[in-house]
Amino acid sequence: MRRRSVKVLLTGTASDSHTWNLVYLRLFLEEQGHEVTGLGPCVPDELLVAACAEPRPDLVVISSVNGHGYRDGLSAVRALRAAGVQVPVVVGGKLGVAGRADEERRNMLLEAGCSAVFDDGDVQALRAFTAALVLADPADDDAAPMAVPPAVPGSAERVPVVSERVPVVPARVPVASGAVA
Ligand code: B12
Repeated sequence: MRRRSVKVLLTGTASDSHTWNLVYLRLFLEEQGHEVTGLGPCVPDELLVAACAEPRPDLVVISSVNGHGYRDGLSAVRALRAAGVQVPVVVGGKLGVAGRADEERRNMLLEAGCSAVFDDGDVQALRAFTAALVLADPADDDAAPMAVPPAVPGSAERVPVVSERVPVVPARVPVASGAVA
């Protein structure tokens, strides 16, 4: 049977004490019908990894706004992938202190196994990402074949880079019309 929602594990980063970003994202995702488990702010990598054990989430959303997001996000994604967590992981928010997207650091996140990197203000891209995960549910017999493999460290094929407010295709989802491949 087709899944209608995504089980999202929502977390702040290890150094980030901001909370309203997390409140906002929870409401935003729940409004779309997704099931959100929130770990709160200042989450160490070990806690995040432990929280990905059963019940396994469908998606990990990492939010950071304190300016250390690239560094903390990289550490978190590396820890998750090193622990064998295979589910899509996205990072977003005010990731650096230098304004919008830092391509080099964004690419480091993607190389580390991050499925997508979102800028401050990219919540609609996150909406598209989670919606595509629902469409790609492998439990759904009618689901279209997967066009993009899961993002894993060192993988030659990577999920498309999310850029300026553009809807994206997450890992393991069919390329839908209008999506950026
Ligand atoms: C309130 C606030 C605080 C409060 C937080 C209270 C709380 N309970 O959260 C206090 C006073 C504690 C605080 C502390 C600090 N703060 Co402060 N804070 C703010 C402030 C004014 C508002 C943040 C807020 O609540 N916004 C409302 C929420 C709903 O929106 P948001 O956080 O912007 O999140 C949105 C987007 O970023 C995006 N988003 C976020 N995560 C994700 C994830 C994904 C996947 C996606 C798609 C989108 C996304 O979606 C959200 C909704 O649009 C901002 C400035 C500002 N105007 O934004 C600074 C700001 C975030 N703080 C900042 C800083 C530097 C700090 C401190 C480091 C200051 C210090 N030296 O101590 C500390 C943090 C310490 C730490 N360990 O983290 C900087 C961050 C710099 C940067 N990133 O470039 C900011 C931007 C101020 C500034 N202009 O310099 N802060």
